[in-house]
Amino acid sequence: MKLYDFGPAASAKRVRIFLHEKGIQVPTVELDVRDGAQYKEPFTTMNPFHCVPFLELDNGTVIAESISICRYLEELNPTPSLFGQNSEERAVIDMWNRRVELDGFYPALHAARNSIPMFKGRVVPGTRTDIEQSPAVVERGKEMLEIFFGRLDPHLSDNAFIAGAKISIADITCFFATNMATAFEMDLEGKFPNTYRWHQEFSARPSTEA
Ligand SMILES: N[C@@H](CCC(=O)N[C@@H](CS)C(=O)NCC(=O)O)C(=O)O
Repeated sequence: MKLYDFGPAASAKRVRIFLHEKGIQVPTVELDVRDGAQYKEPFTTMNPFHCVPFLELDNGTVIAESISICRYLEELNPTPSLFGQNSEERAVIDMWNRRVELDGFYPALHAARNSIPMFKGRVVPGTRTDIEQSPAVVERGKEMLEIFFGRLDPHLSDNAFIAGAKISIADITCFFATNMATAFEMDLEGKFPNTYRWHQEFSARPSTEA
């Protein structure tokens, strides 16, 4: 098994944090996606989504989606569990992970892709395109992020972690949504104090250095 990774890439770091929290090690190959390595062979054929991370199994199967990679590794290494240990836990964690990803992380990601100069010509991940960066997408992403934190914040007044009392994959996803909010200079501490508390605590975990 081989994990194709790139240090600065948020999606790849999601998997590295997961591995650290689980105490698992996987042989890793660094692929510089800023330099276009994902468009060269054999990588372009291995992963038509042209993104990191992706996991190559010993039989040649490629899993190219961060959460799918984590789910696969969790099945091989069930404890400590980050996806839940029974039907209810698994459903609640999946619900939060999807909500965080769809309502927080992806709106923020598109806002970043449409505002940061480095992403000119690359507004769609894994795609070389002449689609222009759009200030309207940036604005909408920030608005969606505010709506998302408005829903998350009261929940975090009663819950230590995103999906309840225990750390889960949803915390790892939310770490990146809150990091981007911080990069957009959103006032988390003033407007969403429970989310700010959660982010401070999660940021102190050694896994976030992975
Ligand atoms: N949904 C995918 C997203 C992967 C993704 O967007 N990866 C980015 C780095 S954060 C990438 O490799 N981008 C390469 C590019 O846009 O050229 C996942 O979670 O694995």
